[in-house]
Amino acid sequence: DSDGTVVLERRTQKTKPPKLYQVVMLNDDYTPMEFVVIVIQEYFGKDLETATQIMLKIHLDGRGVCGVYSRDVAATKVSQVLDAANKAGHPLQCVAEPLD
Ligand code: TYC
Repeated sequence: DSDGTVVLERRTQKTKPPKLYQVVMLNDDYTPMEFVVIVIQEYFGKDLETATQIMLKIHLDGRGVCGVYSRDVAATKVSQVLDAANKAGHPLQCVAEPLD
């Protein structure tokens, strides 16, 4: 360095990119399809057609990815969905799952 001190080269990555989380919605027998479509539009920013496709995928496969986010944002989405479902009296469930 200009003052003669030694600056060591960093050979390892210090800051890791943030881990990403899928927000996965789960099927149930009681939540109305229309409610699920509205929730997906409202909290995951999807248009009507995309939200409908995701809802039908969940209905047929048992689960579906509504979006991929950082840990904090994913946790907020889960809370918002569960809160909306509880207030409407529906058993709709969703979870955040870490990606590798
Ligand atoms: N299976 C529900 C019904 O037949 C619809 C549904 C879809 C519920 C997706 C939850 O995440 C869900 N009314």
